[in-house]
Amino acid sequence: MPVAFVTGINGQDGSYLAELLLKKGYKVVGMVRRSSTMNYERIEHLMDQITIVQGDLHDQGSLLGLLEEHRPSEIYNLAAQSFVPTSWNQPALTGDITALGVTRMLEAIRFIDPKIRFYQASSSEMFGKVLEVPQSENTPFYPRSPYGVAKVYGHWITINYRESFNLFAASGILFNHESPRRGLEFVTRKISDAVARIKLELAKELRLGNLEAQRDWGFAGDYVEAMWLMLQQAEPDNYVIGTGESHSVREFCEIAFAHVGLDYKQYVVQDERFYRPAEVDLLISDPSLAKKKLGWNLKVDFKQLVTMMVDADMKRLRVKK
Ligand code: NAP
Ligand code: G4F
Repeated sequence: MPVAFVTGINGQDGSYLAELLLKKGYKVVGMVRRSSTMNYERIEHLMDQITIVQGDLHDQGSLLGLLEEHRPSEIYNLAAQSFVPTSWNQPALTGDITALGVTRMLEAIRFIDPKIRFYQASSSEMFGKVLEVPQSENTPFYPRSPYGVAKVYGHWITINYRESFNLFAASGILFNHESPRRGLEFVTRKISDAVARIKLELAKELRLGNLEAQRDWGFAGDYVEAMWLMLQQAEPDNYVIGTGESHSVREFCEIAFAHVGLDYKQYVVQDERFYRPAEVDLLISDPSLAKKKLGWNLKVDFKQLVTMMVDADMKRLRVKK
């Protein structure tokens, strides 16, 4: 039975990836950091099938010890401080986890077993103030937040260890991907949750920042398949994963509210507090390499994603109500 080691297993992507790896017959070892409360909501349904271990990307010793003990053949490094606004308030912490944490994991691989295949969760935030439209593996980076800067470091250290030490280290440059398991502070989930609250008369308005920002939004369940495919290739590489379509926050609101028979213009209030010191205005992917080399394809389109998220929040909040 192959062993896969997943950091950030209790995050959005970790939960979908764990489901996929279990279906494919892996033993899944998931790393979580120590917390005074359990934070396993997204993986509750998998707890009897996966092995949960404690470790932290801040702590080199914990990574060395866990790899020595569990001897994985594949590592998916999904853990990060992943919320962009927090990266301006906690820039050094973001760099320590999201950038240097990657080096710590690569060092652990180098010392314990250089044959381990490594996936790094890189991000379209690296393209930031985009220098080319659409963005591919060859588009230069121009990050616009401490988070984006940290992800550029993580991407390049992955390539550097591939070239310096011959590690099988792949970097997936994933565009925004969402789901009913998305954290509530990210804009898509903030919208789907608010739509359900307003419809169920639990809230009266939704306060948002920049409605004109455009993102290439896909479904997280589709994207974890691409992560796995990257580690099954003969050679490691970098791959852009996205839908090739871009939509504004405003469009997301329009579809989400309309799905429950409401007009977003009556409920959405623009609020300065949610604007960013530097914005990423437009992201749109060119995923042709992944389609050609990995044979990767989407199953869920934009409208299906929005309505899936609203339906899930309606269901959850109806029960709560
Ligand atoms: P997420 O839901 O925020 O999950 C992040 C995970 O990292 C959580 O499990 C978190 O644990 C863990 N973590 C944070 N700091 C840690 C530390 N010091 N040591 C160990 N674990 C730590 O993020 P996601 O949406 O699943 O994204 C997964 C990865 O893909 C992230 O690296 C993200 O930056 C990257 N990415 C995401 C997207 C996207 O659109 N979702 C796009 C491109 C790239 P706690 O629960 O304890 O906080
Ligand atoms: O949902 P967001 O917070 O996601 P963002 O900043 O694009 O980052 C996400 O995707 C990245 C991939 O490109 C990941 F690497 C990263 O980890 C994360 O998963 O914001 C999306 C857009 C922004 O332009 C923001 O200004 O929505 C705009 N927005 C408008 N009002 C808002 C709000 N964002 C948030 N979070 N909250 C608002 O009220």
